[in-house]
Amino acid sequence: MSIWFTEELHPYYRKGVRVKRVLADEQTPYQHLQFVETEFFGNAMILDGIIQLTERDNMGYHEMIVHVPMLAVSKPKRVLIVGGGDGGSLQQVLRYPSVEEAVVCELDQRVVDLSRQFFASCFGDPWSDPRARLLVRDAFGYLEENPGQFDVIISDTTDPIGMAKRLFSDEFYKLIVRALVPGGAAATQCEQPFFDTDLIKQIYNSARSLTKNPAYYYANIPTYPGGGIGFMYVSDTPWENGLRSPYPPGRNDYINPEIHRAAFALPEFFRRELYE
Ligand code: SPD
Repeated sequence: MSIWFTEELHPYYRKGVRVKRVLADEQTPYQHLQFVETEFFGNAMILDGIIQLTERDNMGYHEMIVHVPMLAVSKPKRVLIVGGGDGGSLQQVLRYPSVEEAVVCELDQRVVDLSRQFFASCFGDPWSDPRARLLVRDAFGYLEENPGQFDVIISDTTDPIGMAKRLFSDEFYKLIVRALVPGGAAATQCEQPFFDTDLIKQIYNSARSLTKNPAYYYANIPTYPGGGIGFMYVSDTPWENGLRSPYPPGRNDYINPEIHRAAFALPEFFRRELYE
C-alpha cells in the first residue's frame, strides 16, 4: 500500500511525500496537528496540512535560523524563540555556553508535548535544560512587555495564514526590534523568494526602516515549497560579523563558513526586487 501526503500551500503548486504510517492526528484548540512517519524523511510534523519539519531535512532550517544571528552577536546571553514548540531551534540555541536563558513563546502546548515524543531521536530533550523556559502564550503580548531584553530573537513560525498572519506584519517587526538589546539580532522565518516576493519585500522594507543592516538569506529544505525557505536577518549589527565567530560546541550538519556566506547571495531577479 502506498500513502502520499500532498501539500498545497499555494493554489498553483503541490508537493508530496510518501508516508509509512500516521503517528498522531488531533485537533488542538489552535490547529490540526499531525505527526507522520515518512518513507524517506523520517518523522514529520504537519500543521493545518502544511509540513513544518522532518527529521531528515530540518537541520538546514534550524541551524540557519539560529546560528546566523547567534554568531553575529558576541556571546549572546538571553534568547527568545517565538513559536518553535518542536524544540529544534531551542536545541541549537542551547549549544552556546554563553546562553543563560532561552525563552520559548509557543501558543500550542500539544506541539511541545508531541514533538518531545516524536522528535526525541533528533532533538533529545532540550526542554530539560535548566536554561530553557517555556511560556505557553501568544508572543505579541510577551514582546510588548519585554522591551530591550534579548540579545537574539528567533521567529520560528508557521506560514502567514490565519492567526499567524500577524507574525509577518510591520507591527510584529517593530516589537521584535524593540525587544532587542542595542546591537542585538533577530532572524525570522521569511518564506520563499519565488512564491512570496511581495511579502518578503514588505518585510525587508519594514526591517530596513527599523535597523541598519537587515538582509535576506536562504536555505535548501527539500520538504518546503520550492525546495527551500528564506530568513530575514534584522539587526544594526552586520551579519558578516558572524563569519569571524567560532561555532558552538556540537556538530553542524548544514552550516559551514561557505554556506553561511553563500546563503546571502540571491538570484538576480530577487536581489533586484529586494535591494534596488
Ligand atoms: N511552509 C513551511 C514553513 C514552516 C516554517 N516553520 C517551521 C518550524 C520548524 N521549527
